[in-house]
Amino acid sequence: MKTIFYALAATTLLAATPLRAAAQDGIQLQEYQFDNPENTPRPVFPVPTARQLKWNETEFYAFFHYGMNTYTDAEWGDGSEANSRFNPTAPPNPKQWLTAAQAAGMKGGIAVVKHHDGFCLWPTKTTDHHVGNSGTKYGATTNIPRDFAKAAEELGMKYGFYVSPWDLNSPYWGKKDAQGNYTDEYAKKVFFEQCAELAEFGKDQFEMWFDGATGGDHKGYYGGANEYRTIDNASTYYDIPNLRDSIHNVCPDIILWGVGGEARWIGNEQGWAGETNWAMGSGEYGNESGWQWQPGESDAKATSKGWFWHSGETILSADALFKMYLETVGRNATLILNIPPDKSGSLPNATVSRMEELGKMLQKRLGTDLAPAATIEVSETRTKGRSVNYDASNLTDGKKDTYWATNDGTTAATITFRWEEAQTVRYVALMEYIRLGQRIKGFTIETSEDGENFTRRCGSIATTTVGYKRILPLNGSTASSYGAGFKAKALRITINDSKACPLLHTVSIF
Ligand code: FUL
Repeated sequence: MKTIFYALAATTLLAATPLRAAAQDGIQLQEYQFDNPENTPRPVFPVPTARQLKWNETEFYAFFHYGMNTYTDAEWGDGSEANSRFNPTAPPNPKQWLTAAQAAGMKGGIAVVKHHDGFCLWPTKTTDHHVGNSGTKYGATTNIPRDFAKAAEELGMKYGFYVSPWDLNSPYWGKKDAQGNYTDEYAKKVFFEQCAELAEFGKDQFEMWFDGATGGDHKGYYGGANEYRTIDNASTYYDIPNLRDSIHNVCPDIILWGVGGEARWIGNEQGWAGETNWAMGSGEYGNESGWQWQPGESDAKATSKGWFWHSGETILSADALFKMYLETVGRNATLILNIPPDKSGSLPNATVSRMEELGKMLQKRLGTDLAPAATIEVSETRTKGRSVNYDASNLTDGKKDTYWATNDGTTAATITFRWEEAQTVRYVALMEYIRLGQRIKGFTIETSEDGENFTRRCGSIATTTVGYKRILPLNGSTASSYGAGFKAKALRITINDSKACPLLHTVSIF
């Protein structure tokens, strides 16, 4: 049954007999538009699904590229690699991976459990090409999804798996029948079954990563065929709509990423999103008029070379990683940061200590919120409902379900924070109440040392969209944002353009 939101007045609807008949046939009307005791603002469509909202809250999580390529020194295998080449020098240790990610301030992680070469890091029934058949000391008993899910649960972190739809090992991938039509053997016998097996490792997974790569110019083993293969339409070939529903029946919170995705690729692998970034549309900037909620995820490497670990791999500086954080999480995208385990099946010490350093840096720079201690003045507050208010105090109550709003028709407003003693301020974080759509299109931030004369901050940064979260360096530089800061007895946010009345649930000042 579909819920359809009407822009019609109740009286029009009551007079329109055919529409009433339609309503009886199953069209549901959004009740609060006719009887709105809480004075809830109308949504600005599109809006996120409940699972997209939950997913967004994961914000910053790790990517662990580990598998056959770790041992063959490749980024993409070709599927011909013998199982015995998977030969860890110690038992792979997903708990160590996730512990390091947690120290960096990440809330979860995604483990690659099958890359394009098709080698599975769990003993699957779908192919012989898996860890259980490696015959190596620590390889044969490896089961990454099992150990990863268990470690995540022990650490209270979110978890998910990257399972490549492209499979250079499988004889079925891209196979055609005598008439030249693609067969459905791969989708049914292999890929669907692999996803079903992975779903069994935990029903509370938050994301399943389906990479879109099909590399037509990359020769594959394909069961001994040793040839180039390609597919024409990934969504049809993998039967994605069916697969998506089937997975959601088992794991209701999983966001499918990539083919058939419910979140979008941010458009680069360098760890940045556009300063203007809508949760609709595609690429770095999204599209204000996009009709589907497609929030951005930025996948980026924390090391110097590949997604997989290679000898000579070095880890980026904490400053570089912090900049990446500001340019992704701070620009309405999530950041999935890759830290590859080495041949021992653990993260190198240099990675572990860098993650601890990053966690401390995030804590120092964005850990002490000065906003709750301020008094807040706003130019307007939405008329309260029966039991819900839209007061400015909602901005600093630490709750994501309470928010400040203006009345319908007011799309410009000011919010001023004042402290008795001057504070040193460097960053402002804004969070829209996106449950009712992304709205804000333009704002400014100013500080005042004396509480009366204000100076505009953020340099030449485009202060346009907010979305799930926007973090602004007040000195205007993501590269060297932690300077002396600004002395401020007051800080003023002016919203000057919004698709409809602006709704903010949190403002933090650091
Ligand atoms: C790409 C893949 O082809 C790379 O190997 C890597 O897994 C990256 C995250 O996604 O599309």
